[in-house]
Amino acid sequence: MRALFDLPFTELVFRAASVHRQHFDPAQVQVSTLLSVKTGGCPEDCAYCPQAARYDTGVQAHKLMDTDEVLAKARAAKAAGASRFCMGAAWRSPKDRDIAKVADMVSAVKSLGLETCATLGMLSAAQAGALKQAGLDYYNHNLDTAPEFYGQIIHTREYQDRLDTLGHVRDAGLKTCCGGIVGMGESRDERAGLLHALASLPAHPDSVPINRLVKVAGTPLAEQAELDPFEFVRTIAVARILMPRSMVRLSAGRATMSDELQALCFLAGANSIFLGDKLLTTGNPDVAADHALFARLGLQPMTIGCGDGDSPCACAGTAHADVRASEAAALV
Ligand code: SAM
Ligand code: DTB
Ligand code: SF4
Repeated sequence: MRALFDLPFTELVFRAASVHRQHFDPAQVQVSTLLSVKTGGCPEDCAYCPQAARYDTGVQAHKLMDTDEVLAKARAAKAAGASRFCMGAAWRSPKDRDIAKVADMVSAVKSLGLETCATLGMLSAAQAGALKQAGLDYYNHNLDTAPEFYGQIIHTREYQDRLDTLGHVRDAGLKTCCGGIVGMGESRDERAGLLHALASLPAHPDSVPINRLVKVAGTPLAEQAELDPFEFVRTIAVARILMPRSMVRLSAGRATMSDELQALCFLAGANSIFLGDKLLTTGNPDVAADHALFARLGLQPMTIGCGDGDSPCACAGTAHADVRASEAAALV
């Protein structure tokens, strides 16, 4: 694992690009949009997070949104080209009455023909089951960093708590979205440790978000030194090689990346992004800029499913050619 990270950069990217092509059409990128349905006021102490109540970050707390408001945002996301809508809440863990409300949102968003994802903190087995019943497709719950670095970032939740929630999510039949953040001051060994932990889960996550730390004033990591961009690309490449069939998401941090750096990430095997001017509380590239980037790079948004139960479509260009072409046309 560490040996992969240590390869000459071009050799590592070449290997990752080769693995990518064995399992996916490299011109296809899955597109999701995020919405913070409950913002701020979180009791946890995650050192990177603008939504932790204990840090003065200027994030305005907002109670759980109404389903109608969420639906309007989901419609707009679909019109902009997203195939999945991810609802995030700044909770340590939701209460059962919260789950009932989120279940209502999930069903409504699903009825628009979008895939659904939620990230709500720790879940019990029963809560995961209720979300599955409501039509939830994916649950995002990150390991965030290597077990050996975790104690420097979060003190209010154990690594094992995260593994337990991921177990409940898998057992409920939900697809898992699980990744982490790089650029928090961890070493290369610790970046390798995060990827090793992800690839050692009982099943590889269906989706692996690789976030580059968004430095937010007021958080303990506000002044963190910038990670070498090539090191970020290496992380994407090693993730692609270790989890060849997973969707690797170029997640937070794109707002401060050049188009060239993002292109390198796609070359290294990233095949999904968040589209929309905002992530949860921080900025993301303008939708128009992302449409232009897709057009310049000849990338196409991935469609939902290919009829064989595989979702998102991993048919490597053998199905939906017409749909993809028309969607690509709509993007430019
Ligand atoms: N509160 C829930 C939880 O933590 O499980 C769900 C929402 S939380 C904001 C989702 C993920 O966003 C975190 O696990 C973290 O990986 C990512 N995240 C939060 N703040 C970030 C930042 N400043 N930079 C990069 N990623 C961040
Ligand atoms: C993930 O791994 N990254 C997304 C999503 N899962 C929920 C969130 C990024 C949040 C960045 C900070 C913010 O906008 O608040
Ligand atoms: Fe709360 Fe999630 Fe932010 Fe941690 S990452 S402080 S749990 S909202």
